[in-house]
Amino acid sequence: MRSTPGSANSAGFDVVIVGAGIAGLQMLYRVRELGLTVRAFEAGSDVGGTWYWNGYPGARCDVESLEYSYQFSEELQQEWEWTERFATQPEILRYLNHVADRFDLRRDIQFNTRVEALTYDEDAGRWTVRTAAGDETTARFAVMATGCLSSANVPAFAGLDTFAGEIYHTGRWPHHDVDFTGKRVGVIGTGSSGIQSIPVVAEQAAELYVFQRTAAYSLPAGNHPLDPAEQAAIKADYAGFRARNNRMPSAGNSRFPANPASIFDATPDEREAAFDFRWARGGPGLLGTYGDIMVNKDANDIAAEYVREKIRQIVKDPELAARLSPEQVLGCKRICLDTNYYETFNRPNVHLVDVAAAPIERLTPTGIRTRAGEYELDAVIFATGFDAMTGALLSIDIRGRADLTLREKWSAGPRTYLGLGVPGFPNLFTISGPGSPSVLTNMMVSIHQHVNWIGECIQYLRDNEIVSIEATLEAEQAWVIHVNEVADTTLYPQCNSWYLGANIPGKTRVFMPLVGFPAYLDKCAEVAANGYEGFDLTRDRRLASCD
Ligand code: N01
Repeated sequence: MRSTPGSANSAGFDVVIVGAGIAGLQMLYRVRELGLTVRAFEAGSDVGGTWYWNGYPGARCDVESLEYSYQFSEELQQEWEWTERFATQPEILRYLNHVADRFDLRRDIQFNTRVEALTYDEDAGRWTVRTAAGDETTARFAVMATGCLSSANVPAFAGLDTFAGEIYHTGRWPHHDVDFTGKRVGVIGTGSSGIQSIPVVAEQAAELYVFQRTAAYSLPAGNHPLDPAEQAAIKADYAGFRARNNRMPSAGNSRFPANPASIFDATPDEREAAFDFRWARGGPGLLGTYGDIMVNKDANDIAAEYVREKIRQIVKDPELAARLSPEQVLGCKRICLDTNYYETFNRPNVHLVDVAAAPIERLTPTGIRTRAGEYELDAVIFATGFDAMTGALLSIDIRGRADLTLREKWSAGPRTYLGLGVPGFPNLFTISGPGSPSVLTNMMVSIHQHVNWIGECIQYLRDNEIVSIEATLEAEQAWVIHVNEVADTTLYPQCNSWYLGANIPGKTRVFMPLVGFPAYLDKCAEVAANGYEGFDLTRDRRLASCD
C-alpha cells in the first residue's frame, strides 16, 4: 500500500496519528522516516497542540527553553535560537510552526478534523478511524498523540449559559486579540494557568476578582533573556546535554540537579541559605534543595513553611497573605512558576475571593454569585484545568478486540503496560499515556523517547513479519502495581491533584503518571531488546506486508 502523502487513500494508511501537537509532529516525522504512509488528524486549524490552544495572557513554559525542544534533528536544534530562559507561548508556537514547515509535515495532516471513533477490525487487523464529519479511513497502526492536558475542564456551574459577558477557558483561548482594558474580570482557578494569567490580566483590567478554592504554591520563574554564550555552550555539545538530562528523574535540569542530602543533616541557617539560593535562582529547583522534601512529610513541612514565609514577605496585607498561603504538601500538586503572582495581590484593583469558604453558586447574566455575595463582571476566565491524562483519550470512542471500549476498560482508572499499550487494543500506542513518566518530566523528552520506541517497534514488526502487537494482561497488572508502589514511596498521592484525577468530579482516583524517568527509560529499552517482552506478537503472513 503506497499513496501520495496526504492524499485520500481508499486503501487506508499504514499509520494514523491523532493529534498534531509536539508528539504528533514528531511521530509523523518518524513514520515518514520508516517509509510508511501516514495521516495525522488534528482538531485545531493548525499545528501546536497545547501551544495552539493555550494562548492565554502570560502563557509560558515552565521548562527551560534549551531543554524544551526537539532533539530528533541536530540541524534543527543548532539552528533555532531561543530568546528567553522560559519561552512564551507565542515563541513556542512559532517554533512548532517552523518545525512543521522545515520538515514539510503539513501535507500529511488533516486539520479542523476531530477524531470521534477508532474501531479495531480483528479480521482485517486494522483500525477504522471515524471523524466527527463522518469520514472514515483505516490504518494498521493508530498512535494517540492526544496530549495529557488537552481536554479542558469547565465545571458545570448553574447559569453558565446565562452570563451575558465574555467567557474564556485558558486551554481554549481564541486566536484573536482579547483586551481586558477597563473591564471587570473574574478568574476562576489558581493553578499554573491562573497564576500565569492573573498578573498580566491585572495590568489591563479595571478590577480583577480571583476566585480561589485552593491556594497554590508558586515559585518565582526567574525568567530572563537567554545569554547567547550560554546557548552556544549547550549547542557545542547538545547530545551530551540531552544524555545527561535523560539520567535525571524529571528528564531535565541536569545543570542544576537536586541535592540528595537530607534536610535533617543541615542546620537551620544552612537550610535558609540553601533555600534562598534556589529561590533567587528561580525555576522549580527549590523542590530539590534536599533529597527528602518529596518523600518525607516533616522535611516537606520545612520547605513549605519557607515558601509561606516568602508569601508573607511579599503580600503586604497579612490577612490576605494568610489566605494566599497553601497548606497542602508542597509539590504534590504540580508546582507553579510565576512572574509577580503574589506581588499582584498588592494592587488595589485585585481582589481575592475565597470560594472554598463560600463556593460559587451560579453564574448570573451579570457575573458570579457565591454563597457570600455577587460579583459584577464583564468577562470570566476559567483557569480550571483539564481532565488530565485520560480525558482526551476517553473522549474518543475507542473499541478494541471483541468490541471492548477503552471507557469500559478504564472505568476504574487507566491501566496500561508502560503507558504505551493496552491489552485488548492491538497496534494502538498511547504517547505519554498513563503509567509513563509523562507529566512528571519534561514532556519534550518523554515524547521523544516514546516516539522513538514506537518507531523502532513498528520497524521490528515489519522486519519480522509480525502483524500485531498487544500488551498482555499479566504485564499490565504487574505494571499498574509497580506504578502505584513507586508513587507510594513519595508524597505525591497525598493531595487532591489532577495527577490523581481528583480535580474531576466522579473520576476514579488513581495516581496516573510513573515517578522517575531513568529507570523507565531502561525498562523500555530492555522490553524492546527482549523482543517486546510483555507484549503478544502475532505473525500472519497474509497480512504481514504493508506494501
Ligand atoms: O489547572 P489546575 P491549570 N470551583 O488543575 C480550580 C500545566 N500547565 O490549567 O485546586 C472553583 O492546576 C482548582 O481549584 P482546586 C501544568 O502541568 C503548565 O492551572 O481544585 N475552582 C485550581 O485552582 C499544570 O499543572 C503551564 O481546589 C475550581 C484550578 O481551578 C496543568 O497544566 C502553564 C473549580 C485548576 O488548576 C494544569 O494547570 C499552565 C471549581 N468548580 C498549565 N474547578 C506551564 O508550563 C477547578 N477549580 C507554566
